[in-house]
Amino acid sequence: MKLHSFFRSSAAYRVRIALSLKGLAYDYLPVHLSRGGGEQRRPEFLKVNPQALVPVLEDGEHLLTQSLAIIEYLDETRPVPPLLPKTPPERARVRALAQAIACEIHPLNNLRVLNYLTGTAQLGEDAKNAWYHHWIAEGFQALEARLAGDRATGRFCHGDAPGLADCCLVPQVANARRFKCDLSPYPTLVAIDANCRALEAFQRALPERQPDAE
Ligand SMILES: N[C@@H](CCC(=O)N[C@@H](CS)C(=O)NCC(=O)O)C(=O)O
Repeated sequence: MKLHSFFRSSAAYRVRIALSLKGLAYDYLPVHLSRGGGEQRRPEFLKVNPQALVPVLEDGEHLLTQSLAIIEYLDETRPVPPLLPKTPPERARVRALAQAIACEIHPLNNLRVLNYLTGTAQLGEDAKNAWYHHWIAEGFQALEARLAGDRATGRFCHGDAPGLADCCLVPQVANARRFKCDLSPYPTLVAIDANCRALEAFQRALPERQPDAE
């Protein structure tokens, strides 16, 4: 397999964690998201993904985009260890947690959105950071409430084995730390993140451990 990735991309980080949890080897193909206007916008990459986004996973003849779809594909084709629980209600719970991050928080704080704010919309750095903090706070408050009061939550987002929701949580928490968000109102998220990062599988996927890390 080949993974088109950028060390700091949280969506690519999700897939790196999933690959690592499953012990799958892959070639790392770096795509620098800001150098020279962003390598993701070059014609050769647009042939790989017309959306100009990482991650992209190549598995033989299959070209896969969208981190959640990629992780579910990996889970279906290499089911051990599973990243989704067995029963439909549990699977729906884990997917909802993952999507609360990947579909609600992350798209608002993605690089191209932040660049639009400081470029076209002509906002300053302070306004951009306020935007970032606002959407993290709104999203994390809801996640904290959902996870803290639920018996299905364990050492990880769902029970005591890491899964799809944890693949999304850890990169989003890392991003929030990079933007200096106050995480003290979210003790459950912080504890799950720490439990994940204690595992070697999560450590192998860390941004600073990638070949393109700066
Ligand atoms: N929904 C997509 C999001 C992918 C995405 O937003 N990737 C970011 C990096 S985290 C990217 O490539 N950004 C390029 C840009 O903003 O120009 C997924 O889950 O794969």
